[in-house]
Formats: sequence, structure tokens, C-alpha cells
Amino acid sequence: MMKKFVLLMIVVLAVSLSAAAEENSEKSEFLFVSNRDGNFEIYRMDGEEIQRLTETEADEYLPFWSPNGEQIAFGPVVDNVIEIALMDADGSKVRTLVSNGAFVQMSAWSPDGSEIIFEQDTDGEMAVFALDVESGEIRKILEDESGTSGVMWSPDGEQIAFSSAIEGSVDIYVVDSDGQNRRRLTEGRSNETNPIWSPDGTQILYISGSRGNTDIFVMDTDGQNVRQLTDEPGFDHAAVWSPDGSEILFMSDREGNNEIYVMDADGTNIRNLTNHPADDGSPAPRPVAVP
Ligand SMILES: [Ca+2]
Ligand SMILES: [Ca+2]
Ligand SMILES: [Ca+2]
Repeated sequence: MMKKFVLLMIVVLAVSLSAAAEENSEKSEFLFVSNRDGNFEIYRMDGEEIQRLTETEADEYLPFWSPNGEQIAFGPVVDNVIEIALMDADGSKVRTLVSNGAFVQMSAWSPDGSEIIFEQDTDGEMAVFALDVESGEIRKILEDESGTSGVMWSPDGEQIAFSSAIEGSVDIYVVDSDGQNRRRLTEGRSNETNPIWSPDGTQILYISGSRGNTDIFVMDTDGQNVRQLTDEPGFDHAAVWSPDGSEILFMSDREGNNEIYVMDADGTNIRNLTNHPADDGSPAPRPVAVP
């Protein structure tokens, strides 16, 4: 009886180990931008394999997967401003979503994939908008007198995190999805920006620093339990979670040029994923497909 039990344990362990190995190979699939072919294009890295998804004379920046992994929103530069465009996951069917001559910067998809949040600068007036991907309708979700950026929905869609200088220094705030009940999460003297909810919604990743050196931090969603994950000279930023929350991809110039790195969620085991003399950045891990 005991022997059977031990045997069963070994089988269970073997199954879970092979599942973990499969998961690891999936986690290495991400989008990024690079100017390795002359100007900025969107690339997709899957393990060792790199596929170029755009090929234009202009620069393309900031790729974002739709939550179901079927489409990619990105920011092409047209007439010196960044617009918002959409393509299928293989780079086909490129179409423009927002093109109005103003500077627009996408920050997130809504968790259900129906809307894209972006910041727009209209003659020096910044505001945050949500674009309905199907209908093309645009609604304003946050007025902005104080440099609000990096607007990001929580995974359950109930809250919105962003950075803003509402109270002087740039800090991270959370509001309910209707814009009410604002809470300030950071109070550092440096700038805290780019909040990213963990996939389970319990933690927020963010960037803090100034004067040529930024680093990556994580805190609980009430602003408590702050942990510093990187501590190197230079810019460590553009940090994002892997879909299962076990790893963090980020961008750094610590080795002299911009590269994409991955680390375990506790800041250990840092590895360079791009290793290329060109500028590589804006990592976007492929989401786990929703069944
Ligand atoms: Ca290009
Ligand atoms: Ca740093
Ligand atoms: Ca590089």
C-alpha cells in the first residue's frame, strides 16, 4: 500500500515537472521593439526564434497584446506623433485605430479586450481616454491637470492604477474604475511611475528613481510591503509580469546598450534575453490564451 502511494507521488511529481518545463518555454515568448534593422520595428521572440512583425521606414513602438493573444496594438510614428494601430498576432492586417494629429500613447487594454486606454496631448492639454476597439468610439476617463500616465486596469477590472503629480511629486495612485475613491500608494521623493498589476491582482510593480538611475520595485496593492528588485546603476524600467506572475521582464542599459532581461519575481536570477548591440526594449509577454 505504502509502495503504491510513493509510486503515485513520483508520477505526480514527474507530470508537474514536465508541465513546468512547458510553461517555461511559453514564458519566453514576448514582443519587443528594436532598431537592429535600421529603424524601430516590432519583433516577436519565441525561445531562440525572432520574427519581425513590421517593416516600415518609420519607427514603431510600444507593442501590447490583446488579452486573448490574438491581436497586437502598437504605436507607429506618423508625421512626428505616435498613433495607435492594430495588427494580427502574425503582423498581418495592420489598421490604424487612432490618428488625429495629436500625440497619443497607449498604456493598456481593458481586461476584457474591448477597450484600449491611451493618453493624449491636445495642444498641451493631457487627458486619458478609452477607445472601444469594435466601434472606434472614444470616451474620456480621466481629466488630467497633473501629468497622469501609465494608466492600467486591475486584472478584475474594478480598479485603475496610474502615476501622477497630483500632490507635488510623481507618485502612484489607485482609483475605483468609476474614478472615485482615490488612494495614494507611494510617497517617495523620487518619481514613482508605470504601475503594473500582478496577474493575481495582489501586487503592483513600479519604477522609481531619478537622475539617470531608475530601479524596479514591487508593493502590495495597499502600498505596504515595498521590495526593491533591481539595484544597478543606469535605467531599469519597462517592467512587466510574465503571465503566471513568476517572472518579470524589463529593459535596462546596465551593459551599455538597451537590452531586455528577465528575472524571477523576487529579483534574483537575472538573464539577458536579447544580447544585441542595437536598442531593444518594451517587452510584452504573450498572454496565456483564455479558453
Ligand atoms: Ca519601422
Ligand atoms: Ca538602476
Ligand atoms: Ca541591445
